[in-house]
Amino acid sequence: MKNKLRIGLIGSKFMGRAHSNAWKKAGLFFDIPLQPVLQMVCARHENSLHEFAEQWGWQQTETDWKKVVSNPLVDVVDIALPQHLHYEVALAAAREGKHIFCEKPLAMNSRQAEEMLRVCEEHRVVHYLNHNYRRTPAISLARRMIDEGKIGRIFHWRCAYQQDWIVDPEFPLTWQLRAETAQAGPQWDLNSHAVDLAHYLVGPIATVSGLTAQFVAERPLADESSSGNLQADALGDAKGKVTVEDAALMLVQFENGAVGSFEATRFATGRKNALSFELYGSKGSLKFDLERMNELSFYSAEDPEGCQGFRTIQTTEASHPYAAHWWPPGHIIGYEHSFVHAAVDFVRAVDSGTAIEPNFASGVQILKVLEAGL
Ligand code: SOE
Repeated sequence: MKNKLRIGLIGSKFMGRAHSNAWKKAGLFFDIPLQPVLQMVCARHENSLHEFAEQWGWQQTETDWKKVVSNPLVDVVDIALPQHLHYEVALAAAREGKHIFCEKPLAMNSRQAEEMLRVCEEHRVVHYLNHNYRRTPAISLARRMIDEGKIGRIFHWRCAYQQDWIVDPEFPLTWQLRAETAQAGPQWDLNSHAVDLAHYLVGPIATVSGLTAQFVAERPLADESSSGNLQADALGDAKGKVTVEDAALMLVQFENGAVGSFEATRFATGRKNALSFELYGSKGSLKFDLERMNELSFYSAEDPEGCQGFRTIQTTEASHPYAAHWWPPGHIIGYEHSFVHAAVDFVRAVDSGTAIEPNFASGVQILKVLEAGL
């Protein structure tokens, strides 16, 4: 029998579901040293919380997050909340000696993030920041190919994260559109992922310039109790001010001399969850598009003349990162699998007492870039 790792999940919306699924699947598909147990889930609304707990198999429910972080039955606090709540919960969890699995973006600002990091280090807990896309087989493979020297010196990074869920001006003023709960718009929500990938694949960013735009200034007030999965109802006819940007673009210079661009928006009509990047180096180039997430495009300048060109690698072979644990070669995987991979790597880090990346130190660096951009 494996030792248990008892999870206390705080949050039961979109990310609460993605994390619940990850904890359930991790030990079924991967041989991990500890067995995650869905010990306790916490959310504000009691009725929907009970339904959620029953559906996903959480053993206990709690409406007060403080009782989760202080509970001796909990080993890991999983923070699946909007970013304005991360700071207080993470500090309390670390002080109770709990390991932390935290949704992105890490915090409202880098000052909060630095303190979260300091307290986690002081209490020697494992801290993980869930930029899940790193753990898709294709992006992990991209990193492996860069490490193997297949791309050479990187000159260019070009990244766009495009969605369209708030194009309708009648979409209500949810927490993601208010500075007091979100801090910023796509700069925090989407460019946080993009900067994490740039740090992972290219390296640290040295200088930043940015441009933002707002397209809709007022929206109907939102009924937050029903919101989840990026859908929400309006409360009535009353409107409130949108206090975050709607589009955020950046030009950056990396410490290694490469240059890059970022484009993040939730106003790209027709683009649902399109995260794409291109990376150009002295020996080769890579292209990725989340809407075709099992594929990685690779151009090698070392291929024989006459048959050079971008090739599409379907990252579903046993030799590709994470892939052997799922299905036979060629059988594709999806969005939720990246969360399972994060849970697996997190469990291993807790068991071995080693750090996992990205972590709160990565979060500090990401937030500094995002702040500079704004
Ligand atoms: C909304 O824009 C969102 O849910 C992000 O918050 C997630 O991090 C991203 O993975 C999908 O889109």
